Amino acid sequence: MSFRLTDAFVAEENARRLEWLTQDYEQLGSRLARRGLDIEALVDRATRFRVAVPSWGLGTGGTRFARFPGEAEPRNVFEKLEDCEAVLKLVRVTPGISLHIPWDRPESPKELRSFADERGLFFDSMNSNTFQDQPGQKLSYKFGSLSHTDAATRAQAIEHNLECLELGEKLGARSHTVWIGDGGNFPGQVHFRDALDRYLGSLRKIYAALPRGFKLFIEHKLYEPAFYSTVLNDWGTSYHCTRELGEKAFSLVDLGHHAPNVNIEMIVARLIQFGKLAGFHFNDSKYGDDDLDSGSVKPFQLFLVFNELVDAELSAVPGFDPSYMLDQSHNVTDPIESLMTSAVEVVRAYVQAHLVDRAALRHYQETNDAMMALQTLKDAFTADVGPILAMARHRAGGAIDPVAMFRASGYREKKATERPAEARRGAGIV
Ligand code: LRH
Ligand code: MN
Repeated sequence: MSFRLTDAFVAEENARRLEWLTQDYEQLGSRLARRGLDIEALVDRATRFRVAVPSWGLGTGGTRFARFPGEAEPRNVFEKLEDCEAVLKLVRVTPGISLHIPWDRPESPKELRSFADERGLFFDSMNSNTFQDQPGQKLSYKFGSLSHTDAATRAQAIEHNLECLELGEKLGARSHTVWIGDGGNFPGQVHFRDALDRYLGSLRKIYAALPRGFKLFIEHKLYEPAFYSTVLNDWGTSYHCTRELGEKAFSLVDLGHHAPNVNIEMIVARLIQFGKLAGFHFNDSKYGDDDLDSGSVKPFQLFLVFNELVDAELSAVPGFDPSYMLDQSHNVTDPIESLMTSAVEVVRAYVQAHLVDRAALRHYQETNDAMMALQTLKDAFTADVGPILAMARHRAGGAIDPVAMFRASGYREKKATERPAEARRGAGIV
């Protein structure tokens, strides 16, 4: 029998914290009421929030220098789903799982779908992979995939994406995410205009094969693995491509895929205004695509991104329906703890953004009162909404304190007895 967290254990652990949570919750409720805010409505928003977990985030990540495997790592997609169930059990907002193919290719999609279903999980956006060569693969992606100069290599990459679409449909997914590493390391290596034409030509074939009800997400990235030019390098190029493809194509924003200090919240506002925001790969970074835990380095930026999203949500922007996913690499923490705390930080930014006095903000914007406009945002960002988040988790059957409860459960130790360590050293994110 594989170990699973139980409702009884969660209730027992919560019982020891409920009294202080209730006190903090009531105090916060009266403070917010003074600002005309209903704390129960905010708990409701926190409870209905959803952010998907990346299957590749359940194992210990690494860099090109090294990977230091953690204890009881999941060895296959089923064990990844076991760990996703533990995350969901404690934070309650992560039923969606984003798979990566071929890393998570199941022998039986039916078996995998029912395994997930039994654990309250479903499959969110599928991710194709033409940034690595697979054993036995005929043509290499060393010099690109969907934008490769060789038509046969492009066809091979397109074929892989069509296979992912078919699998995604069987698993009940509703979108397909394409990120490619295509680009060059030297000036002159890649013809910028031709490469983009080839990429768009390949995407058209993938777009044409989208199953009913599917959306296509394309993910731009400034650099890495190419270090001079990247074919889909920024949001403008992505927007152009999604416009060219059609109404089912959208631009996905990975927070780590921009140059340092880029105003990402403004890019988000643009894509919302243009009706082309797919959603997000949430993470954080200090320098490059560091894939650090969401809200761990620049929590104010995460808040400002959600300020744009909540402004759009409240002004009912037509077609506004972003997908939220985490995309992180957990090199030095327990992946389950990082995924739980990151999901909590994303919900925190969302709830804080709902504290913004939008009428006042509009007034200060219209009257060019820059100081009060900033203060209006800061009042929301500096509010401690912790009791709202904990109460929402508690009422949904989750943990008042997820990390403390996870550690008290001995989940990792128990999994270590079920998952004998495999000497899987090496480098890279998986
Ligand atoms: C590329 C990326 C992409 C995934 C990969 C795991 O940097 O963000 O979203 O396919 O990480
Ligand atoms: Mn990503």
